[in-house]
Amino acid sequence: MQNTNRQKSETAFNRARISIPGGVNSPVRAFKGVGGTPAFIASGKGCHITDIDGNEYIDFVGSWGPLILGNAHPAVTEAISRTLQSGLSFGAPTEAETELAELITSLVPSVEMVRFVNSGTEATMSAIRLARGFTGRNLIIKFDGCYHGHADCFLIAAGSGAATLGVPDSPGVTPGTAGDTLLARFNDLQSVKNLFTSHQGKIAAVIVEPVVGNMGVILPRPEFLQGLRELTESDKSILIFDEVMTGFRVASGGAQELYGIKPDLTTFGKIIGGGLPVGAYGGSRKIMELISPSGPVYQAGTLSGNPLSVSAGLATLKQIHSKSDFYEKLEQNGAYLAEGLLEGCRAASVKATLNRAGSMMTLFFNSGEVTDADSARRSDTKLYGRFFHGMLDKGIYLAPSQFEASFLSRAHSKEDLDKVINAATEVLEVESHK
Ligand code: KE4
Repeated sequence: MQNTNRQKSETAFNRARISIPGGVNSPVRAFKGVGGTPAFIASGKGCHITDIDGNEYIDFVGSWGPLILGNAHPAVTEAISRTLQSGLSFGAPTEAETELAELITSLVPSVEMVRFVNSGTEATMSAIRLARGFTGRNLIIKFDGCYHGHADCFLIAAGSGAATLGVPDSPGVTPGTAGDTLLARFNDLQSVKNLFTSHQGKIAAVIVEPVVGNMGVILPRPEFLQGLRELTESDKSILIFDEVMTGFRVASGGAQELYGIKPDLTTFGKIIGGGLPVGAYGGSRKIMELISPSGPVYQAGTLSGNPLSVSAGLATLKQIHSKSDFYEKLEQNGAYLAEGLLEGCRAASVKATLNRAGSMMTLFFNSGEVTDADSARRSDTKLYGRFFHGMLDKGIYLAPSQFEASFLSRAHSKEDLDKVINAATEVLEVESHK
């Protein structure tokens, strides 16, 4: 099946670019990392999305992580519809927010209290403010290539769209702000030790994607996360796990469960909103009670904890926990897909490496291991672009950037994965004859 007619998307994109910068409301959607015109999506169901030209795709973006159940899962859409009957938003507390908070704190032991916001960016920027308020310190450490949303303090060697667009340090970030953000290398504990040595007692927090998703998927080396825990503990600095992507994705308790590390603060997003706008940050009662109105650290939001997002998040988490083998099945399918893709690369003598954590993965066209931003950047992004379009034409919608994760959902069947593996093998075969 060839999905090559995307005339209506072309027209829609030309129209959108008149009134929306770049024609999109988030940069990575513009296909700048792979070239060509983005497909404008009309609908989604299960593991499939359909564009406005009627082309159907097997979806591996899943709205960038929230759709771990697949598109428009009935448990989620029915929950939203029921909530809708009672109104949209009140700007007042509702019991469902407490229910979702209690569910999250029951699933993530390091989180005793949680505050809901409307995006991952709000969650991470609030966590940084809280860490600074709690420690009375200014400096933060982030890692080259990690992306924590678009707050000024993070747009220093950021990943995701910033890396894809090759503008990791954004105009508009003041030298004062940039000066309070120190940069280390992921998987390089010495680079972190050096910063703690030269800024002893001045670092408020280390923020890290415990499994990186925003340079493509990069796994922590053994002891790396434990090393961060020890360094922050000894300097009385706050360790923040940014689990906006990995939370409820790689395990029920997130990457911190997978790696057995207890951070001081955790940020969430994506899956806890089931596809609706959401974010959250949480941690020990001692730290979280500093947040207004119980404490002096201010943070607020008109639609924070809004009934629709909360109902979608509750339905999603409950659906996940209704199946005892939920993550095991994702792990099996993730491993099956990864092996099939690598086999296709081997058969076509295309050099590639695949990094995977459960149902989030990235196929890097790279002859070596990808363990940090520098090695990720050595990948063949042009080949990735050709691979992406070859797959798109065959009805497979991968992440439109080498520096992003692709996501499997519980809606992807073995048959769907076999289609993906066969398509990849064909596309790579063509590539091998170039
Ligand atoms: P949002 O503000 O986009 O909801 O979340 C920011 C964020 C924070 N932390 C992590 C680990 C994240 O992955 C993200 C956002 N992820 C990207 C995907 N790489 C969102 C896609 C986009 O920017 O359009």
